[in-house]
Amino acid sequence: MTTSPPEPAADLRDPAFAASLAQMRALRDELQRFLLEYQFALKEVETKIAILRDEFLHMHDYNPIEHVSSRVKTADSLVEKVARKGIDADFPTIRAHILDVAGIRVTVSFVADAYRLFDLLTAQDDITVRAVKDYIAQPKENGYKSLHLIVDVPVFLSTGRVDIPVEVQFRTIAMDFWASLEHKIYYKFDRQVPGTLLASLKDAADTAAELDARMERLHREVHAPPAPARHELQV
Ligand code: 0O2
Repeated sequence: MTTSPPEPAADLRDPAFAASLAQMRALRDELQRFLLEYQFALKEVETKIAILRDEFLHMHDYNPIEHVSSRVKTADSLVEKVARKGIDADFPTIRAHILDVAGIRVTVSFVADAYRLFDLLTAQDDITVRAVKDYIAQPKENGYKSLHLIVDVPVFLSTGRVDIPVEVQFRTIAMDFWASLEHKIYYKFDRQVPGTLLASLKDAADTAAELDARMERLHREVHAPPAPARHELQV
């Protein structure tokens, strides 16, 4: 029996091979730099959210934020989205068309907190609002709720200023609970979720919304200024 000879190892002295290797390294460095800029923009937004949280605690003895998570898309997920959108795979096109390369999710206690934080963040004069999708006021057909916002954030590099888009999502704990389960189901069924399950999910979204409304009412009752005592009432 004859075995085929092993593939010859690449000749590092071959100028054509060395050139293609250098090209690959340059591309890798460019991608790393591109993603790093989103990492910096995320830090800026995270700091803004943390300042708002700390100030709220200081001024009102109340923290509206339950938790914050953030991520920069992985190279794999970015490539998948470029393919899905059918856009050119160059960095300027990706920056112009894929606006959630950097994403931050702010989970809040109550719906009113989502809007209050939204107002405070968007009022800051170094933030430029690009787009708003209010899925709380107008939930998606499947029941998904969240307040989405794309902002441009300035990042100051050694080479100058760049404005980087960041997606910010505000949602309550109940909305977050629902969305994370729905996300898992969606991928488990490879995006083809059976109709009965879709109906149950929509029902669960309505229940989550009711819970949000009840909890917020309770919170207001507990924190409402006490009614004046009988002897304090003016006649
Ligand atoms: P990941 O992994 O969270 O990043 P786009 O595709 O972003 O150009 P689109 O889809 O109109 O435009 O954006 P939209 O509606 O603002 O949604 C963006 C993100 O919101 C999604 O990001 C999800 O995080 C979340 N989202 C939107 N719709 C749903 C939904 O029905 N269910 C759940 N669970 N999450 C949703 P990615 O990129 O899909 O995923």
